[in-house]
Amino acid sequence: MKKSRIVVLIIVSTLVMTYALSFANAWPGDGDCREEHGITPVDIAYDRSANLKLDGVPSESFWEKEENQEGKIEIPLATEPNTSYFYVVYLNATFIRNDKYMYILCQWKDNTTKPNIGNLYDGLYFCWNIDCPNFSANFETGMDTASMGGGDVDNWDWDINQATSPNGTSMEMGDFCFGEKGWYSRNLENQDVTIAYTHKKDEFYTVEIQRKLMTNEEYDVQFDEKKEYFFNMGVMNDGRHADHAVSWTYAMKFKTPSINGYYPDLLLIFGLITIISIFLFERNKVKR
Ligand SMILES: [Ca+2]
Ligand SMILES: [Ca+2]
Ligand SMILES: [Ca+2]
Repeated sequence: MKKSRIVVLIIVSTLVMTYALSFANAWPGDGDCREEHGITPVDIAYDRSANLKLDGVPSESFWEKEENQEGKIEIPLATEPNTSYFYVVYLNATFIRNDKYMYILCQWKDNTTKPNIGNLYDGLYFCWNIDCPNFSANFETGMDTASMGGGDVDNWDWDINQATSPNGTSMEMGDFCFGEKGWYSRNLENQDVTIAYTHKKDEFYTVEIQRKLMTNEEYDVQFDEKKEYFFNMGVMNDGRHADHAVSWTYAMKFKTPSINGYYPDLLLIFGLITIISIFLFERNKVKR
């Protein structure tokens, strides 16, 4: 083999191994994965005309609109390394909002969709930071925030076992919350998250999720500010405990909505510049 080819082979192998190892470190037990991966920024597209038909079928044109693709991301998730059930799954997510709702489209591969053996099942969850100082995907002591400096986390959780409706019909996605000491009672909050799913047998799942931007409940994250919202998520495959794949942490950026393609901040700046220009022009005219 030529020397140059050997060099290329070594470089490619090193890159592949580094990539694989970075997933292996994604699981709690290896320390806080924020140190390993950092926090990945993700945009949410604003489309005031987006109107979801919540049926698990992404046939709405807004999902594919070119200007909404900024809200599209591939999220890698991995289970605990060195286990018999180790696997990595890539979930394609698209985040879009209008003035009232956040919509999320998720698609991921699963070659054992909706198994009906025993209590095995598939599903997914989101964890949204409400007010943890050190929000992380590393749950050292279980589902509580003791290792994150306290604070609360809004949890949206759904599995096929809860799917009492047939494919293509919307249903509740569990709307929960946990804090420093663990889970709060679900009865304390309204159920504000809805979901619908479809699947192609033993190939993949597609889900559409809808939640109001603001619920005005202390057990929910409120999307009412221009800031970054931290979240991480998980995918369950044929079970629910350690054998689910987790993501690292993402920072969703909520920007000022654009008006007809222009941002209000920019409009304000242009408006001010125009007014000042006219004022100066008129003043110079008077002086002459
Ligand atoms: Ca739909
Ligand atoms: Ca499965
Ligand atoms: Ca909640």
